[in-house]
Amino acid sequence: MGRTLGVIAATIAAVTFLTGSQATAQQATSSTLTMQGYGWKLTDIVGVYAISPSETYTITFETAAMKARYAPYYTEALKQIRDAGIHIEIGGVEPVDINQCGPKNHIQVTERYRPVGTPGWSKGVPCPWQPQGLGRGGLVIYNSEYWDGSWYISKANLHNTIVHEVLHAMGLNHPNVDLDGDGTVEPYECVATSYGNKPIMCSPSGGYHTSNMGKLVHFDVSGLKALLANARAQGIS
Ligand SMILES: [Ca+2]
Ligand SMILES: [Zn+2]
Repeated sequence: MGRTLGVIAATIAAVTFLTGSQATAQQATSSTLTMQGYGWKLTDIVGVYAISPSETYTITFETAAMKARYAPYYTEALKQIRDAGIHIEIGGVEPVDINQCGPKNHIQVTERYRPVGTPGWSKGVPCPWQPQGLGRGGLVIYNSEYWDGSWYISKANLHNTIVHEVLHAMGLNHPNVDLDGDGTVEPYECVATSYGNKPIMCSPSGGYHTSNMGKLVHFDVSGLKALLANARAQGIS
């Protein structure tokens, strides 16, 4: 879930900590870089389209209670992310300022009531406009409504959403496309596997609804590999 990154970008771009420029990101974009493919899309719209093949990304939490709540949902996804070639680990507790990028390569997790104003929606964003589009972590704000009984969310959608937002912070965007050719990219309009499984990054929700809930679908893994490829294409090893 989560609002489109374009809207989030507009929100984030208003804060002063952003020193990277859109111009820089555009200059870095060349024919050697790929921003989207079959069932995946990168967050080039906010200037993040690569991820370090060597540095470690750390998921941190604003409180110990949040770590206890969310970390278990990452287990299977983290195995897949590591298998794709990205170094990522679960970290500890640290202060989170939702208007600032956190420490380098931290994906900071916190929780608010309706963080984008829309009932049921959560938010995940990379720290935007990075040199060479190289992700340096980001922010995840889960909607506290999932836990207080005010918003029903199925077990599968909850699990998938928790992982989906982290992948946003790593540089994956919604891969929705106008499959039916009606001129509008619609909610849930995403490619699917032969079993009908859409990317976990599909908006407003995707992923498996079986015991594989919370796992990336192969489309999402391809997106992560594209982030790595875009780093290497720019000489980042
Ligand atoms: Ca359509
Ligand atoms: Zn989303």
